[in-house]
Amino acid sequence: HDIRTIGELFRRGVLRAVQKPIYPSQAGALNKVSLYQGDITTLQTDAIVNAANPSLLGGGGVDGAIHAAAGSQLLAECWTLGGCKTGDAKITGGYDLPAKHVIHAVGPVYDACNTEMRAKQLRSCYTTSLGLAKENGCETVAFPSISTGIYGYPLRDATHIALNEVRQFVDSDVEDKIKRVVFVVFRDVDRSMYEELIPFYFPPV
Ligand code: AR6
Repeated sequence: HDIRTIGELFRRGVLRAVQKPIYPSQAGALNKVSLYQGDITTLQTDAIVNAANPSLLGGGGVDGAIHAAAGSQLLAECWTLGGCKTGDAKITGGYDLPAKHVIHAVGPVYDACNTEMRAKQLRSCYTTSLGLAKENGCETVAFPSISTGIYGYPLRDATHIALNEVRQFVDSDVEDKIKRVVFVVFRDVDRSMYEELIPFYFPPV
């Protein structure tokens, strides 16, 4: 296994090298987010978030990669969950993954006629996932860019939503239960978009 622990990545100079952290945010409460380009299944966080579908029984994209890396026990646990509504999320073990838990969030399939509803559902994926992480004692959580692959959500809008929801959650987390949120980007276009927008939500001081 090619495992990346957050601590190790930081010791090495803040998530650098091949899979480098692109944006270490500097200040205070805002020193809680990182941008990481690479495969989310290699991260040893307390939880990684999956961009799942309502069946929770696997699929393509990051969902396929997570199930492939976690092994068949993950699918077996997912069968017991009875699916999941769009905008909601459910938590499982991580099995063969280096991460302890997988939070399966179901993003909306983009629909230009219902942008308000789709945005609400995407916001809910982030807040519900962070709530589940907190309830389950997960201090470090890694998110893929939910809905922006197969589900077709416009990348810029989805990135604003992801950053805004995480910023609000971190601000409201007065007990400081969530120590780090890692935004995991896969493609260069996603990386560029996060690099462009992160400073608006997590300004370096
Ligand atoms: N690590 C991190 N990010 C990844 C990885 C990976 N290993 N693989 C892909 N991505 P998508 P969606 C990025 O399509 O749009 C599945 O079939 C990818 O580049 O995985 O929410 C599910 O079962 C993109 O930026 O998820 C659903 O049916 C992001 O992950 C449907 O796809 C999300 O792309 C969900 O579609």
